[in-house]
Amino acid sequence: MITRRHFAALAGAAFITGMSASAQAQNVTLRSTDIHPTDYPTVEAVRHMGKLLDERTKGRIKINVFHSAQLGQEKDTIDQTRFGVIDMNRINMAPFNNLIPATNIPSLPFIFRSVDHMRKVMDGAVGDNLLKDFEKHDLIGLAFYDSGSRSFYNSKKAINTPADMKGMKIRVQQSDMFVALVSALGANATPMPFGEVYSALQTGVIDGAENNWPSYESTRHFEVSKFYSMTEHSLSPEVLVMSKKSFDKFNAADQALIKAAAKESVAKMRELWDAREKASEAKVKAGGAQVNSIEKQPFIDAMKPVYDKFVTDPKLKEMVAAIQAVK
Ligand code: GTR
Repeated sequence: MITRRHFAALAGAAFITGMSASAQAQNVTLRSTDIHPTDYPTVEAVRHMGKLLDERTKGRIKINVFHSAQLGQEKDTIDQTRFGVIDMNRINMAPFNNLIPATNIPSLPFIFRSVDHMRKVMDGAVGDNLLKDFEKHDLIGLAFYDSGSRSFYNSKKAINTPADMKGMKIRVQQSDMFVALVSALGANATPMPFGEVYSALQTGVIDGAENNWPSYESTRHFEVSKFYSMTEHSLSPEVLVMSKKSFDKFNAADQALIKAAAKESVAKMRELWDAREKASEAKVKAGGAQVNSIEKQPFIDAMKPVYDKFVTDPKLKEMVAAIQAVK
């Protein structure tokens, strides 16, 4: 949904893009979108990238991060980025799942053994190939950011086994893979934009959702959904993409600077992320969240139908094998 506030921000953005298109040497401010609040690690990391670019181009290229979903909810911003109305987008992999089949793979339940494993995979050949896949969709894949591990939370009771989830209404991201994941656990999946989850929890439209510590905390979902059960079922990474239309306006040297600054922002993101995860966990616990750990094996066993449905062609099978082979 495009509100009046979004429209005003977009109209301003299009004007700046028009100016930058005509004069390469002039100063350019790239507009980047993020649904998270101003102090969130993803927002800070893109700002850090902007600072590097600003320094390295002596102020010719800057980035302005429109945080807190000022430019819209994630799924709605994809097309705007493809068309060049938004220059850059920090977004989770899940909203791309239906558009780019390979993005399902790193979002798959229990595909990574640990955060270290995920970082190695996304930093290596699997990650590089996946970044290239965005180009067919008018986007330049710049970098992957961490998103920790996602766990289920709800307002009813602690989840210990898949049977505890039977019949629960669980919000998922707008991705068929996440719908299948939740359905395989016997719950009812309700795809919904992130910004609508708090009131849906509050009014009982849904019983729960799933996310990492920082999102559970920053959205204050813990106030209306206090049982957080550590299933850690998905490490679906974040991705930073740029509109190909915007990217193509730069010469090769500037394009290389943009790509390098994005890659360098990953280390900054990880540093901020690790600190924020701990701080958020402490904050939600102090705020009344009831946290329980679970035995993962029954959840892992329940995921076979998800793999059968989404790891279909040879390319995707190879990708899964390549991820598993990374030590
Ligand atoms: C967060 C992620 C967002 C978005 C959100 C959601 O962890 O950073 O990009 O995917 O979850 O659940 O919609």
